[in-house]
Amino acid sequence: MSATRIDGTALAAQVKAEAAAEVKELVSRGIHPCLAVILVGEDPASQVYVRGKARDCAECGIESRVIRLPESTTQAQLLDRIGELAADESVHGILVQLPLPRQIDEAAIIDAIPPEKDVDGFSPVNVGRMQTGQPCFLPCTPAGCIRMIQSTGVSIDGKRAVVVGRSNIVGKPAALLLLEHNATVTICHSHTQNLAEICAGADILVAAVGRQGFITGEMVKPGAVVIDVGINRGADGKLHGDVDFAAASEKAAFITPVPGGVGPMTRAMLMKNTVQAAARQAK
Ligand code: BQF
Repeated sequence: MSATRIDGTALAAQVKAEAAAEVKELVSRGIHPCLAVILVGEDPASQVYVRGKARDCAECGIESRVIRLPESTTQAQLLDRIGELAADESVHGILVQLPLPRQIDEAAIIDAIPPEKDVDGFSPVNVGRMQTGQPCFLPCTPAGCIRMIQSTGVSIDGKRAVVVGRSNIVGKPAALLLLEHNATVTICHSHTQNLAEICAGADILVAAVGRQGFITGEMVKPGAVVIDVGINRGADGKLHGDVDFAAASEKAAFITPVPGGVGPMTRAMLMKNTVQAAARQAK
């Protein structure tokens, strides 16, 4: 059996088209959605990600402002800059590209973004709201994962979902969203015993480990939906997921590729959050 590939690029185009239509409606009411992206330093991957986000904004009719700050920026300087954007009514979303240089405390920075402009959904208020099922900005990667699973037509309700990885940005919120959709959720991590066995029982397997090929074919249940969040630069210079795609494809019913899977969807969900931020602030 060979799994159906979930095309993240095509699905992202659909989501961005939805966002673009919503932007048009807002613009007709005199609201011009605007996302501010702060990039501190010159990390090559971060620069690529920020350029991609600005391109998505342009595609959706969202204004973007990229604020580039030097690697040597202090925490106080960054907090000042966030304060200005927080007070600027023409800016609806504020995103600080991670990771930040060593001298800056990420938690303190995320804390400084007003929850209503926190389109990454990382601030404590949004995390708390998500945890209790209240309206909030959903973190883009987990929200993208859910949308990709839904695109298969496979219902999440009542299924066994296994999330491998427990980061605050992906693993934990992905597990919470799956739970919200009535899955029975297991979170695995570096200390998990019998990891392969647990994964092999998953109807829905979300891999967010950060290690190329970590999920082997034997760890995939026949007929499973496999969502690969990993983005690893391989020895071949190319991007690879956490899943051994060829082997897993032999077992799964649906599987996301890397590249062209979760990554593009993550970016598309950011556009949705930005539109939502603009709409809410207009009220
Ligand atoms: C693709 C990210 C780790 C740390 C900070 C498309 C992206 C990636 C891959 C992308 C990511 C990862 C982003 C692909 C944004 C996802 O085709 O496979 C898009 O732009 N991402 C980020 O902003 O910060 C990160 C991963």
